[in-house]
Amino acid sequence: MGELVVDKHVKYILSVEKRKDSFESVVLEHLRMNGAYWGLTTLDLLGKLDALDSNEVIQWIMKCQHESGGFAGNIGHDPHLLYTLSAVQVLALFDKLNVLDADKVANYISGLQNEDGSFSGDEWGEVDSRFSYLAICCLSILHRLDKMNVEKAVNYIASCKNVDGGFGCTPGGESHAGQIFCCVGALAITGSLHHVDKDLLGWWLCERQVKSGGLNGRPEKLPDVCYSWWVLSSLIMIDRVHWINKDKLVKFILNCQDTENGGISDRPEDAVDVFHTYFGVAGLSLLEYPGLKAIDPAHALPVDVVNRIFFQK
Ligand code: GRG
Ligand code: ZN
Repeated sequence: MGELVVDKHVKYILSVEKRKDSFESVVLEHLRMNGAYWGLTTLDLLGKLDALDSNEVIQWIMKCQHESGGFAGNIGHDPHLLYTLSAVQVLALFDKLNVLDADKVANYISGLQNEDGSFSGDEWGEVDSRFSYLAICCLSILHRLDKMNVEKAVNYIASCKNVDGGFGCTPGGESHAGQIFCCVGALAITGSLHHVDKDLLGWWLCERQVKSGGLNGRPEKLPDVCYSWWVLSSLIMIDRVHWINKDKLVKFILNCQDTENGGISDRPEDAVDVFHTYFGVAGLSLLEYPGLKAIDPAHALPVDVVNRIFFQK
């Protein structure tokens, strides 16, 4: 088994950032804000955030802000909670939260809370426990959790809990590791983890590890590097990470690297992309792989960035 090819991954991310007219960039145009978060957080975990011109990125981010206060995936697109959290996270990486009118962003977010405590992702109204996480994480980073009804938000998330200990996208929705990350993360940030049955959920989550060492997102599904984030971060937040075989998972992630051109894929031999490169590196960071910055499992930002936000106001 090889090692993490840090320099190759840095090169890969910088090249994707530059190739704005590549196939991947065109297809993902509306998601560019998320791409910026995935790529830049990976660079920071690898200790190479300074390889990029931060002023250029910050100027572009601010051009994606809508008059409502929310952020879009790219200039001229519509705002959504998905892009608003990514924008705030990237500004936090660069220690530039001060360029924001935090109350304006917070008003956009709290305006999306519904009577039952749930959140819509944007003005069109789709409801999903993912959006509860996005709202809670973002308001937490902005020190504006008091702008929403936290008690109702927590009760809604608790209503998405299933008899297997997991969480779905709405009440009654099937448990899925991605949704579990969102619900556990939101409960962790609001100090409400007592709503989780840690042993029951820990059991469901550790059963996601398959023979190859990789993790899947639901029973009977294929393993995928992104679940190294969704499953592992949840296990850490509920103190049950020792229930999986960490060495085998490290090997699975390293096997998904393109050791020639950099980047990480969803499973061995597939094509690499920025999304799975981020989840592979973030997963290795959670596994305490040497040489990587530590990442906070709830806020999905490097621990030093989170400490700067909460302890050095
Ligand atoms: C800040 C890290 C971070 C996230 C923001 C958007 C979001 C919050 C979370 C998304 C959670 C989620 C639902 C992730 C799942 C993504 C995924 C791989 C879905 C695929 O599901 P299936 O069922 O594929 O199509 P499987 O793997 O089950 O075959
Ligand atoms: Zn995936």
